[in-house]
Amino acid sequence: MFGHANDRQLRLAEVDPAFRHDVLKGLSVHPRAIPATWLHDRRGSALFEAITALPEYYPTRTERSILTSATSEIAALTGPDRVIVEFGSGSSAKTPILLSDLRPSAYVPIDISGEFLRESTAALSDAFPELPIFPVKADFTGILALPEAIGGAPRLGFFPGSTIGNLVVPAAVDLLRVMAATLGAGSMLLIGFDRIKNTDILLPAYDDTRGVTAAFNLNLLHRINRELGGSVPVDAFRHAVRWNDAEARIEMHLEAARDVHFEVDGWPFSMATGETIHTENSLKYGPRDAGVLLRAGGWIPIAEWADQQEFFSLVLARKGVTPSAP
Ligand code: AVI
Repeated sequence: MFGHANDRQLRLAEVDPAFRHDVLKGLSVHPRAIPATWLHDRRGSALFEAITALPEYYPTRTERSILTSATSEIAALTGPDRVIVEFGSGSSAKTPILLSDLRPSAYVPIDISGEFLRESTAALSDAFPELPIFPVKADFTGILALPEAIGGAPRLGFFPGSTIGNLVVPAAVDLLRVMAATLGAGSMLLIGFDRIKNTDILLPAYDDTRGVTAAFNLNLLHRINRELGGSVPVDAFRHAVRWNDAEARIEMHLEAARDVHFEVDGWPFSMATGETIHTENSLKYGPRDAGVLLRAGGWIPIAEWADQQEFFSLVLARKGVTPSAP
């Protein structure tokens, strides 16, 4: 089974073993599902940036406008001289809005991509030459030791974009707890939540007319073919988006438009017409749901801002445990 040509063995040896594991396992189980994190290779990240500018994709512009109008209130509640720690900072696109009003003592962007960190650090140092920036290249889903240079100043975690929605509830609670442990005593968290809304708005946001989200989803199959020596017939799959009302989430799937047979890393797979690979969840939260989630994750909400249409909300919380029943 593994007796392939040498160059292929070499190429496979360079592949992230976690990617190989998740893909082979995800294609073998029913329903088939591959974790959304693998959508974000270089091309996937570029496509995601393009998604954030689409007319149908309201979350990015809505969160930005909430942030712009709420920064002085946020600054009053957090006080000056906190260290802003951004989880999954990416291009740090929303950070400058916060930095001007909050007057932090330092900024710590955390991202798994060294390239993103280099670019965003360079851009922010130009815009805020006085601000000490300490980039951390790491996976923030585990507890991290923050750079010693930031000292003991209280921290403000920043987790915009409703990225928390890409985790199912137990995983989201785990992540909130990890963030509380990473940030330490006296910390606060500013976090974005996408609200439950009409499917007339939700579905096009994940199935745009230009096909950018479709390309983002289908890119996973190209990645599998490239990195895992796959023979997936990409043109036999279509981007499929569903609203799962019971779970309050948008689901992205890759649906086989015809019966297909292919190999990945030498392992054979067959899918019948209409079968799907589930590639992403994007959970939406009702007005009170976000508070419940935060409390379960070791945070106490203290303020919330939403846009007029209540499409999106930003919540400020402080680290703490809600007292148990009297
Ligand atoms: C990264 N995340 C918050 C996006 C979302 O809306 O769930 C990912 C995305 N997937 C398709 N479009 C955007």
